[in-house]
Amino acid sequence: MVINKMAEKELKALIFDVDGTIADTERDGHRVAFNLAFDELGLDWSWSVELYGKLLSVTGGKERIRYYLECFNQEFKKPDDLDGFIAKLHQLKTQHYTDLMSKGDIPLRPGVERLLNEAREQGIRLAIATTTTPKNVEVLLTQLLGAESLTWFDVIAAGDIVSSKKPASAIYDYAIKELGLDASECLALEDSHNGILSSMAADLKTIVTINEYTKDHDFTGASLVLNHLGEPKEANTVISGYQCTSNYVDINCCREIVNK
Ligand code: XBP
Ligand code: MG
Repeated sequence: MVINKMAEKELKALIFDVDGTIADTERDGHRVAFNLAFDELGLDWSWSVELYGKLLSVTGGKERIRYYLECFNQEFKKPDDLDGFIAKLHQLKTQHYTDLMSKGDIPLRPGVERLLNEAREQGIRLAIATTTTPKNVEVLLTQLLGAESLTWFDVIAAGDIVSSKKPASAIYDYAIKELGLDASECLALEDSHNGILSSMAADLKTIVTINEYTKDHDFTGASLVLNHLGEPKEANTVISGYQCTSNYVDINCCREIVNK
């Protein structure tokens, strides 16, 4: 008798989003940095917590500023060199953001450090696929996990390294290609609708950990949606999707998801 057993897929890499997934950086990090940059250039713009939630529908800081001008501040008299103006504003914002992050006031989300360590112990490779500026990732990882943590990631795919930001698949496609793996051997960790559109378009199974800004997003197609990754002593809450054996996300859970 021939037993037709499906071949096990081997989990070889975890690909992490950064903003909202590794740390809750949007409201008290990026938003505040944008406002400081506006002040510095003498602009009377102010992005409230609520408005910023709407602006988050567009990923990328420069793209977000442009979206704000198009949809929320049409009265603003645009300079002739709008691209240059936005680039300068965004450079200032990045400086403020990295200064803020250097203070270390925004912590890692539950379970992130543990899962990174477990992956490294078990020979699972690590990568990052994010829309944010590379310098922001460098400062965040250095501040929260130590400078050495930058070497834990075989690929840090960030910002303008690809021409189309999330929800396009480009940043995940790039990370997978640089890892030299097949999408079926990788698992993505995300926090937002645009994030899963991007990861799923790259054929990645995806775990979502929601946050205040993303809790009402549409996560159709995600393998698992949770409040956070959880810890052995801080169980997570499953919102939808696959129920792992453990009540926190560990490497076994990641393996189960890649194989389901
Ligand atoms: C993150 C972003 C980024 C940050 C700002 O999205 O959209 O634009 O908000 O970073 P994701 P920059 O988590 O889906 O990658 O200002 O450096 O672009
Ligand atoms: Mg995100």
